[in-house]
Amino acid sequence: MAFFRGVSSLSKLRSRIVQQSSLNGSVRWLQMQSASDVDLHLQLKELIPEQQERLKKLKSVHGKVHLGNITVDMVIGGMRGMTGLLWETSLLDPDEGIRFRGLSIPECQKVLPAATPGGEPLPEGLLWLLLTGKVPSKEQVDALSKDLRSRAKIPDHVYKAITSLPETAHPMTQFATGVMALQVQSEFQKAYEKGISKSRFWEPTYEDALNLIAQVSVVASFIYRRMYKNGEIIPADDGLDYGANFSHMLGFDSPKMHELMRLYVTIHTDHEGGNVSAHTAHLVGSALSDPYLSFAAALNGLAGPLHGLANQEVLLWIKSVVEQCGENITKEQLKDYVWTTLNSGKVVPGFGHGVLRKTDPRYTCQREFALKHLPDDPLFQLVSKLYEVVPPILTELGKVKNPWPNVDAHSGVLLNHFGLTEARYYTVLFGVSRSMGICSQLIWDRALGFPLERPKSVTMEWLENFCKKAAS
Ligand code: NMX
Ligand code: MLT
Repeated sequence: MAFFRGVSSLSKLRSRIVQQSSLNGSVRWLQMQSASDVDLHLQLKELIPEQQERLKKLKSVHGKVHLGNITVDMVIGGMRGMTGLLWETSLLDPDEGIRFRGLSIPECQKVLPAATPGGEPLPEGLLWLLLTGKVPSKEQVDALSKDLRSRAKIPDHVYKAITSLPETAHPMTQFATGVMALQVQSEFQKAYEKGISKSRFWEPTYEDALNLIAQVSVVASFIYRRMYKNGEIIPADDGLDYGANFSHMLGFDSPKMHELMRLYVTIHTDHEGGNVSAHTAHLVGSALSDPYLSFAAALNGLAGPLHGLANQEVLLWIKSVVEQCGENITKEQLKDYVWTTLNSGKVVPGFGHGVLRKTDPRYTCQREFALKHLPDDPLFQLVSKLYEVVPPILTELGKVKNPWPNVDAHSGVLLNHFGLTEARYYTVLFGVSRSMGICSQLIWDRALGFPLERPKSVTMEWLENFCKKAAS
């Protein structure tokens, strides 16, 4: 199985291959790591040469194989359906949804270590999986949690850069500013200035990546407390894992909110490479811009309403429904509200997708969380009604390729239930999580020596002439 192909012989010796029954009854083979291999850096050092060989072979043996035809529609239509990127950490199937290194979300929930038995996966476990392709042990996850905590110190100038902005500045603007301010400590930039060899690029990238992942949750919490809690900052709790600590620093300490944050951070990490934030980081990183520069660029893409900002838009839209029609809105009233939104030239936020063609499994697992922990929440019930009302209307429009809900249709009502009610802040949470996917791939980008990304562009005149010639 591709999931554990290419693992070094040393790692093989230390790992266990276990038989795991998957949800659909078939059998999967998972590589579980032995408890002793807690050094993530060392694991990567062992994995990288084999993956470099694998890529070299792919290029020399299959380099000229065609992957499909590019049509004029694709060039005009945002490159939809065009395969053009290599992205190792996850793969998106239009019907099935995301797989992180081969594992679906329900599978991750089953096999990744949790804080409590049967609880939600620890995001550090997913980070380990994204980086190595292997399911970590609890000991490895604990070691990674500890490593991240030791990297989470924020220089004062970062807070100064953020507070130089008005408190009313959008939280995503403050977040991107904070990440740019963190950049001054980039290990990659320092190493590059000293003339590090290309074969070692991945090492300072690894340091930057882990530092950045550790630091973004602290910076994000600072922004939240600054904007909504009179600047009363809550220090990190060194006894907590990444998700729980993030929730704690934001000011939410109920065990259920800790679980929600673990789930939230886990499922938003990665969504293959073509989405706006991941692709942006990959593109910027291809110029050998360090992970801070690349990730800040990604955040600016995530801040757009068709991408990550949709989670803000969904809760604001749901609240506007309640404001206008009350919590006990009927399906008929809801239909009218959806049509009013569409007729005023707006999109229904939280529905549709550039690749997915079925309900997003990230929506489904959040729905399951709600059914377990907040079945009677009125906004959750409204979200459930929307699931029935919106898809037939979008289908009726005739042009929407996917009428089903995406990840953003659900996250807001869960956060809102546990007291995190400030919708404008929601995209920052998405950004904290996305740092894990983006940074994992950036390490592999440098390890595999990916070149500068530079696709060819053409003009309308060029396309017209090309098509005329093709027709004659
Ligand atoms: N409401 C109204 N119209 C829609 C919707 C929607 N939810 N989804 C697609 N359409 C329209 C779209 O605007 C386009 O119209 P036109 O031809 O007039 O420009 C038409 O349907 C065809 O679009 P698609 O090919 O189905 O979708 P595309 O791949 O272009 O865009 C999204 C994908 C996600 C941008 C789009 O579905 C959308 O705007 N959804 C609402 C915003 C949203 O939830 N974004 C979050 C996505 C997930 N994330 O976190 O990034
Ligand atoms: C994402 O998580 O990045 C979104 O679902 C958008 C996408 O995949 O295009």
